[in-house]
Amino acid sequence: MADVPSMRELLGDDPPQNWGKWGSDDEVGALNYLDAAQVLRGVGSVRDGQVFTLQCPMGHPHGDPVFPGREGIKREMVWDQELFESGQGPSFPGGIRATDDKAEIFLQGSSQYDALGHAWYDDTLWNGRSADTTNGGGMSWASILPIAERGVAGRGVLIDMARHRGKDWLDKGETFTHADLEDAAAAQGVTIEDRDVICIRTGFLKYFYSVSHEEFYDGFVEPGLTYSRELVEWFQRKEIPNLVTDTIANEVTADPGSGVLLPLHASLLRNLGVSLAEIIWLDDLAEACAADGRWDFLYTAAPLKIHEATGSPVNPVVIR
Ligand code: UVW
Repeated sequence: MADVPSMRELLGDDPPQNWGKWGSDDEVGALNYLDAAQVLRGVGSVRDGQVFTLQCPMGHPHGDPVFPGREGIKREMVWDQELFESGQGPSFPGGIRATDDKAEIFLQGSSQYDALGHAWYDDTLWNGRSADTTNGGGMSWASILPIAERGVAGRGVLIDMARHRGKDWLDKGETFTHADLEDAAAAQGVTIEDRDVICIRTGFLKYFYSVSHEEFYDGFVEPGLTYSRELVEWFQRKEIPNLVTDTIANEVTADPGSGVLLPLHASLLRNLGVSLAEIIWLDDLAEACAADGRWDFLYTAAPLKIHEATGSPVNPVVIR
């Protein structure tokens, strides 16, 4: 730890930043790029009417992929037939019966969107607001609610890094850059256009469901994009609204050069306002794209409207 620089030391005193670009009260950041023209551009990439839902199931028998320290959903039945048979269930006029259940969940313990205020450094969140806004039992600034109210719709493009590298899944800690994304896109025959929702498949969720938890979490380090100033400038220049991946944290867990944890959360989410969608199941979509060689589609997503929450489960829908 002693040798690891601070986030400010890694990113510099003058990092690429979009604060103020959409006004000082803005809480949805780069999603502002997804105006009506972008939605229609996404609609324009629909050809066959195929629909894909991208959420990983919550409460999967194998367990749920979560960042260390979090837990998957804990769900329990409140009403079931046994309860009614025992006479302890509610009695409704006419005798109708129903199931009911409740759950304890980490809102970031499954396929999810991060609120823009979810991660920060130097005591300051997206758009320059104080990290004190996270105190008092909820996020009074840049919670998931404004993103949920807005929704996400635009042209999505899938970059299959695992397929590009000839692997079922990338290795632990394996990295790639924006230049690698462009190379993979060229090999797939697609262009990453300005304002695209970038979806990246690493195969790492498939790896999660294929091996034991001991193996998956041993020396936990996910594969993913690595921080560089050039990469952040590329996201800013291309006006990328949303990064979507099949990993738990959307970037290589620790920056290989410095050891700093999650510097893209700092530079993309906090500084540029790029929305992050994590733990997103891209394998079925990738199969369909590989089968007919079309890697773009209409991407849509709506996190849940949870007041003052740091993130929300989501089931993105893709139409191609
Ligand atoms: C952390 O907050 C550690 O990760 P994520 O953004 O993946 O939820």
